[in-house]
Amino acid sequence: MKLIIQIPCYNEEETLELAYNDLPRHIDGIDTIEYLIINDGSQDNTVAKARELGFHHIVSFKRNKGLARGFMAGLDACLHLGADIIVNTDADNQYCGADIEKIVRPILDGKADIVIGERPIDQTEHFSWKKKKFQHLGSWVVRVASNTDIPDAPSGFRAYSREAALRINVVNEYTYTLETIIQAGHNKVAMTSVPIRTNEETRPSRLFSSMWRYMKRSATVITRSFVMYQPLKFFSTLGIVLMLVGTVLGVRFLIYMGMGDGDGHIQSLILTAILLLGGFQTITIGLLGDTIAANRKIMEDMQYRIRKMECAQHDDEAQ
Ligand SMILES: Nc1nc2c(ncn2[C@@H]2O[C@H](COP(=O)(O)OP(=O)(O)O)[C@@H](O)[C@H]2O)c(=O)[nH]1
Ligand SMILES: [Mg+2]
Repeated sequence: MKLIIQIPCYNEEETLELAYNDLPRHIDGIDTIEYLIINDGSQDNTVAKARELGFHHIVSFKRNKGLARGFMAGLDACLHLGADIIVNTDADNQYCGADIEKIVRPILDGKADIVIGERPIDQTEHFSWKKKKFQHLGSWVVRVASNTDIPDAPSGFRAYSREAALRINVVNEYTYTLETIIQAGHNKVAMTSVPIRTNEETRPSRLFSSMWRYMKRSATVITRSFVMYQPLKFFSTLGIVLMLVGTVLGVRFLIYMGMGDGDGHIQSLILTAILLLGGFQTITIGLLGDTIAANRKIMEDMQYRIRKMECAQHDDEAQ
């Protein structure tokens, strides 16, 4: 059983050592633990620092591509390196390394394919009141959109089984955390959550620089992921609401017309027509989206099989 711990890094030479020293060297049930960083075009000495510390693998981008792409490149590398379990943690030592054992345990026990570490958000002193509330609100929206019960959706402290990693897809360029949960919920992946501890803050968050920006980006990611996986549900709900309002207005107009007062209500007749047509078109978009989503499923299945074949090839070469 091989575990690879991956750490996305963007200019992390100062805190990487702390994070590295906190990582577990041995976990019961795991034969080999290797460490990997994804250097996302850092301008400082992150790579030299990682080499000096003894990281086994370094995935490097020449320029900054953002956390979501970095995360995916890391997963891909870990799969090719033969990882059975992949853990993601942060370079700023936010998460308690000793708790990696806790998040890999449900995978080792065959109980889950994705395990998400739940941070003690309300007890975290360096989180502002607003940040705490937004993290809870974001998690709630993700729970509804993914139909899961994950309490801490933006947490970056996670473990993936090989099977789950082979199936993951991230389309947005901002963060992988929310999209992967919506996708896993939709694909009925066995996903669970365990409480974990966090460490003292070493530097301010870079991903949460402004509340407004964070909200806007997260809302876009959640809506986009939801529409991508549930287009029919999304558009037909919207379309039916429009058509219902249109029908009510239409019936109201007919009643007035029956009473001989139709002329005075031409505006509501126009609105009825717009709402009925708009609603019908929205439902049609949902049907189209549903066809595309069905295609996507087939493509995802093909991607899964290709990734699996590639990994098998790497395993053969390694032997
Ligand atoms: N690949 C990549 N990683 C990043 C980028 N920005 C931040 N990270 C990494 O993402 C992790 C979390 O970042 P951090 O600023 O601590 O955000 P927090 O999760 O809100 O505390 C750290 O390991 C960072 O090095 C980026 O642009 N690209
Ligand atoms: Mg952090």
